[in-house]
Amino acid sequence: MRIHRRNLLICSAVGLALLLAGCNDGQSATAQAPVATSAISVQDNQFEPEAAEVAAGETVTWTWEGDSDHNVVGEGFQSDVQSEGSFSQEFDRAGTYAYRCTLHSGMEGTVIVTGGDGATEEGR
Ligand SMILES: [Cu+2]
Repeated sequence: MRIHRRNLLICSAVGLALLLAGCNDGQSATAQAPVATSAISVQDNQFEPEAAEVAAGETVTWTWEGDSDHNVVGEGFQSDVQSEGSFSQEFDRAGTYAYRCTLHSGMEGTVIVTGGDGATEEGR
């Protein structure tokens, strides 16, 4: 009897969790959806959009629009510390590239490169 009752409790808990997860799913979809653009604005202490999506082979350009010094540092690419001007980086391979400004903690962004033609590197 005790076991039976415990199982019932677990089933209720799982059902509740699924219900909550389902609700969260619908709301978080709009929060940080990637924007299809190769132009990223470097503002004072944030990148806009925070997540940019481009096709493989495209060049992403960051343009400094704030007043403070910032940089763009990712794996395999790095800009100077600058307060104006721009920085460009070509992304040939599909993948998700996280980058950040090393001067300001929490100033982070992501470039999502989707597989276009020639995105696979099998032939090399
Ligand atoms: Cu910064």
